[in-house]
Amino acid sequence: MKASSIANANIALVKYWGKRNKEFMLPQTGSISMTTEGLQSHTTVEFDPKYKEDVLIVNGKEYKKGDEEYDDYVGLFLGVVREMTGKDIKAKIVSNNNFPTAAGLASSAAGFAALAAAVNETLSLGLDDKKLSMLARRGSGSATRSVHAGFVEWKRGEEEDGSDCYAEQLFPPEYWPEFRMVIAVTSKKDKKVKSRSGMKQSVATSPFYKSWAENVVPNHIEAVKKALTEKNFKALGETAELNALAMHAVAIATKPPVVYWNAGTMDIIHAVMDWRDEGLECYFTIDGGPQVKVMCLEKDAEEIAKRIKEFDNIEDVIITKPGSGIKITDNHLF
Ligand code: 2P0
Repeated sequence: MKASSIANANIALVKYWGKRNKEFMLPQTGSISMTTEGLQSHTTVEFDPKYKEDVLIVNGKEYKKGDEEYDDYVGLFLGVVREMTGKDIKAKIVSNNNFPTAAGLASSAAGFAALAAAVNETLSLGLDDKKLSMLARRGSGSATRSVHAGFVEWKRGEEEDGSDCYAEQLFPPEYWPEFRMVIAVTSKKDKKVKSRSGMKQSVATSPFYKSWAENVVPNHIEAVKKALTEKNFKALGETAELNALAMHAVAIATKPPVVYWNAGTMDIIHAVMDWRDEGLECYFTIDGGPQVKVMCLEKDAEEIAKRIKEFDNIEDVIITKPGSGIKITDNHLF
């Protein structure tokens, strides 16, 4: 039997950058994100003895054993599922994203949240959303957060087996429906350094890593939770912006350097600072790629989108808001 699911990408307000355990995908720090509306991954999965090998098709392209996308991501995830169920049945997975894959728009987050939900459904695993967030984590760390709608916290946990490392919703989308992120897509090309290898190198070599993980992130988690609780947009924007810059400072100081920004990224960073000085309330955040996400309120979103489009080096502008978590659908992709 096949099952299909839809999950949305999430954008971190407090970033995850580094693991303490690679096998269980346990992070060095907690993190907080907003699940987006409409940046979605639609995934269908079927386990059947008729498949002699796993089949993986993402956005129309097939990946097999020996390809990084299969070996380091989906293959490992299916290994976890097989260990859980004790069954070694091969699977076919087809997944489509409606936004640029592997360009810092959290495609692995949406993809693995959708895959975990579809696997849970088709194998009748009976996992609740907390357990599902733990299963999604084994595919990609940031997928932990995309299981839930709205504003979400991924708890670092302390246990070595990951049993206290999961995501939970802080606030549903309707708590702050005016919140917006205007995404400036400055390049649709795949990034040169995947987040997984970049963060691994940062943990090993960045001179700022320890102080970032131990001092910066815990403070930002508390500040962002407080700002969300008070719906204090200024405090939220300021903290999220500082948090993004701190993460990129850690990444840039890594050996070899992890520099995700391009000329378009820099243009928008400076523009947001200038617009703010003029009284237009907005803040930026940047993930593992060159895209800039401008946080603002609904009343300013169209104006900000219009201003971003006036720059060269901008390939697309997408406006998103707090969105839904995983959904099971009957719309199968094969
Ligand atoms: C985040 N990123 O919190 C941060 C900000 C990138 C920069 O989560 O190795 O693709 O699969 O756990 O989830 C990207 O990390 O890495 C990420 P893996 P993932 O959104």
